[in-house]
Amino acid sequence: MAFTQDAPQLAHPYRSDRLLQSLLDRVLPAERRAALDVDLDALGDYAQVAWQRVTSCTRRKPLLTQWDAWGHRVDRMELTSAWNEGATMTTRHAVLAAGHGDNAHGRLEEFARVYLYHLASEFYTCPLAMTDGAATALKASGNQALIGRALPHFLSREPALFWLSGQWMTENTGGSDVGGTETMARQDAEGQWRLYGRKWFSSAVVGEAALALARPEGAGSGTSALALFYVETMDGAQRKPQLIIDRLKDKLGTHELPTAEIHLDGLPAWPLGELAHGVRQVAPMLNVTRTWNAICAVASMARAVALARDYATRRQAFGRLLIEQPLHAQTLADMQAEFEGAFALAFEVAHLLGRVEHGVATSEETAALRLLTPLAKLWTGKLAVKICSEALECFGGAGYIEDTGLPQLLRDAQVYAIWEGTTNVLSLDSLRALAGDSFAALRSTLDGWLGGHGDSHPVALIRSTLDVSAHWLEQYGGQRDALEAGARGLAFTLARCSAAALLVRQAEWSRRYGDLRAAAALQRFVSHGLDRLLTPDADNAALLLG
Ligand code: MFK
Repeated sequence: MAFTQDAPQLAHPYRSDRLLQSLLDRVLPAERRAALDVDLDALGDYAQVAWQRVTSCTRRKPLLTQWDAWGHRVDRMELTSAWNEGATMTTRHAVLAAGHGDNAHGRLEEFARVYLYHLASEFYTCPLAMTDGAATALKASGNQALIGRALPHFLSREPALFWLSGQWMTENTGGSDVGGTETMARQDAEGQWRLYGRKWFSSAVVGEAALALARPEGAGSGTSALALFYVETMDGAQRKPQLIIDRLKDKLGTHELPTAEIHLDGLPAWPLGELAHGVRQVAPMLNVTRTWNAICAVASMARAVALARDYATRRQAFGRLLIEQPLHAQTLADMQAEFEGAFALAFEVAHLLGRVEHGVATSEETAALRLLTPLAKLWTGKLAVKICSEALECFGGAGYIEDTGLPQLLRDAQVYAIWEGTTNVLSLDSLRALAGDSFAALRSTLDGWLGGHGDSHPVALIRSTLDVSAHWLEQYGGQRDALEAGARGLAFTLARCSAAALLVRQAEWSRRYGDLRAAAALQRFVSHGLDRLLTPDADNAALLLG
């Protein structure tokens, strides 16, 4: 009988996840912790079923049928099974509702659900993130009429009442520089605002609502003249005729997610607040969706590492299991350590978000969150690609074969670095945060995490790297071009310092229960170094000539 290789098996994503279990054990009061098990167990079950689906069915893409047989414009969308199950899964397990309750732990409990649901949902989490962001931005606007109208749907626990919201910002003029937005808002004779223009990436076109940036007629140019509007897309079961789907995008990954080009031809709209400063008004949404991005990037890493580790216990080469091969074991351990750092940072941001929203965070934690959000997003986005790529390599040629379900992990991971602001845009956003008092706040927040564990090598390295970063900022803070050129290096350094400090805290907690694995992750993480600072090169021009 010819040899056949065992496929990797996916252990239960909740019950087998040491990091998630110990985070929740450490942070949550006992009754809340126990109450969470039912939903997390069910989402873990769903994830296992979904993995079976990935490896045993032909993958499907959404299908847009624009015209019926008789020439009527229908714009009918057929979605994958996971997408058709999305509203039921979301509402049954309170994925969004959990984050908007009356407890400061709610965001952590929400993001634990997101982490488990994300890959199984086939990126239905993308419009969920935007719906969560829209709920947050609406609350921040204080617009009671819109809050009363939309939030009961966005946060509903009934599938039939549930609405998805989009975030319509990107236009042909740009996804990063939204100041060039061309969509126009005009009032009709009855005083109703209506939107006219084209949105170039709409990931929730199947949703019932959206927040959209538009320029009120007669307003000036640039970002500050943009206004933020709430729109609804449906008239009963029919899509409103003023919302036209031009086509679906053909993308590198996230194939199950129907990303559309649309145009708006007088779609009724309601301003959230003043008819200007729309980007400032949408910022609460951006910070929430960036948190989703970080948690989902970590979820992809968790899957990649789990499958690669399992496979190493099933695959023999050169007379030994892969896991017994020193170099392979080293590679897996390196992936695990980086993943543990990313996990710690993403979930700390999620937890801090809840603490800040419920007014129980210190002012320093609040300022630190403003900086940690872009840091977590940009660092986990890049790391997900690296770890998924490494994981595919752990399978050799099999990692390159579609029906193993593995290549999709890498294709999909590439989106985390692009969505919700590229690595460079987020690095510049971290400079925006640092222009306030975020650096001092970060230092003191990290001191809090380090607690009394002051004399180990990792702690000394974190402190000395923060000193070097402060010096770098002093040196280049007054030279805008140099500061921007080095922003990515600074952001990666601060992200790694923050993750290392969180690993110190986790290692100390786990040690009390006799578990030394978090301490091992910390040692390996800091052995990769924390400092990613660069000396900005004033003479880039020579290299750009090719
Ligand atoms: C499964 C995971 C799911 C994840 C979600 C998936 C959804 C994917 C769909 C998308 O990707 S939608 C596209 C997302 N697009 C972006 O994220 C835009 C990227 N560009 C930026 O982030 C730019 O930095 C930005 C457009 C926000 C600002 O550029 P500008 O034109 O230079 O604006 P400016 O003047 O610096 O900022 C305007 C105001 O917003 C300022 O406040 P003031 O009016 O009070 O001065 C800024 O301080 C404020 N602001 C900007 N970013 C902020 C912020 N405030 C708080 N937090 C922030 N992050």
